[in-house]
Amino acid sequence: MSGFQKKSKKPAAYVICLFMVIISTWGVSCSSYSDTGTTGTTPPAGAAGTEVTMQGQAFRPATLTVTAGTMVTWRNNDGVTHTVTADDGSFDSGSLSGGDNFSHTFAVKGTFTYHCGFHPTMTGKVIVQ
Ligand SMILES: [Cu+2]
Repeated sequence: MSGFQKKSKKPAAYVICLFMVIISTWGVSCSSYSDTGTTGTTPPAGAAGTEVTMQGQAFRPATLTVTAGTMVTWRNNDGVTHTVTADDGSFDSGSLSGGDNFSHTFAVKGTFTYHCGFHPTMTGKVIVQ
């Protein structure tokens, strides 16, 4: 008889324990949900694009600072052919005649130096923050 009573008490204690575990798990999952909500990889609305011109056999501006995710457009305003070639080979426009343009999106932070394949004195740098 008394064995029956002991057995019936055990499941009740388990239910209470389980209920507390569920509540505490809910609390954890709720806080982790709000954490993931704030971390996003979407670029800010202001980072629409930035332009570098090639004029007088020089990149203007020679050093450009942008935020990660920004698309940079190079425009050849010279009468001669230029290229936009990354020193590390991560991007290359190929030949750009006067009036042509080339775009590259910088997704990763870092400093990216580049040059013109035809004019070694033409060098530029994009700093991605
Ligand atoms: Cu050039």
